[in-house]
Amino acid sequence: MKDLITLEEYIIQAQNKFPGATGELSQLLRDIGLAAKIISREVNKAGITNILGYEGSENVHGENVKKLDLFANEQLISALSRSNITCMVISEENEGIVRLSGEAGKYIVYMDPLDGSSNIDVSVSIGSIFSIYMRDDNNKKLSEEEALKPGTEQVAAGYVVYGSSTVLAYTTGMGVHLFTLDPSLGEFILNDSDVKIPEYGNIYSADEGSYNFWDPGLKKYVKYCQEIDADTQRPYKARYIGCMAADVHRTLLQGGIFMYPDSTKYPNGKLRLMYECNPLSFIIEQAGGLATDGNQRIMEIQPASLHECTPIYIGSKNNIEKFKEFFVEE
Ligand code: P6P
Repeated sequence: MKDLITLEEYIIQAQNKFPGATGELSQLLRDIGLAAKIISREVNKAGITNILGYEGSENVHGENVKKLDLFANEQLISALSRSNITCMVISEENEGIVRLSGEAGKYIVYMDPLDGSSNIDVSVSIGSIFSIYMRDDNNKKLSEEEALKPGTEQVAAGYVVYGSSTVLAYTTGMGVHLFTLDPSLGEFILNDSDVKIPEYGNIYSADEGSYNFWDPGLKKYVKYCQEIDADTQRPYKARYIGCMAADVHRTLLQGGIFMYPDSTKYPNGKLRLMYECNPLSFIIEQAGGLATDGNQRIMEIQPASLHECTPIYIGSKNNIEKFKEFFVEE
């Protein structure tokens, strides 16, 4: 028992290393952890409680919203409203900013409350992703413009994967910490307090069904991954879950590369910069990996709108560098 460290204990221990810490960011992370437990409970019994299926509306991207999307969104917004720490939330499920707690909180939270919704009805991994920024000036009137910050300004980020087990990963810029939910205790238990991504991996991850929509350079790179060469562990394995949080979590632990490129089908890519790519890039960079849009660091992109998309190539340092040899600088 003495070796077990809960998420709450770990957050407090980390906070105590910063004498000037107010405890607000710690409370924010604990609130997200609580919402994750509630979402995990619903995900694990979704088939029984008729929470599967479509709710009937569409989100800002014109995608059909599933009941569990809305449940997760409500739980996270509710959890973030518990304390006057978060002034506004930007969610995949809401077109504009969601103002919280009298707009007094000093943090801004971006989130994809349920990532990979298409997997819900077939019991394949889904996730939640969050990205946290600090306000520049608490006295200014809240605006969307204030939330348009590059990923380098994130103060914390993380994800939850609801899979064969429920895992939570977060970083505050001091390494990546991994926890697994023990349902019998109702606690996230620390797995690893400073996860590092392998420098090289033999797994590539992309929706190859879209191959004919891709740029020539990417096609050449994927053919390189499929060539036979024992010295470089090729052909690589192809793995694609259809949930970015789960694909990136596997990449964090086993190495390799995850790619969602721009294409003739998605000229700016499909994945959202602020609540999918930036938070997962923060995690992967903190673990020693790289994340690029092909031309620049994901986290250096200056956003022009809350829900904009970007191409993304993310993973092990050596895999990303090899990819860039094939990718023609646009
Ligand atoms: P496709 C889920 O909808 C998501 O936003 C990511 O989690 C995932 O990587 C991607 O889209 C899957 O997209 O086009 O393969 O269904």
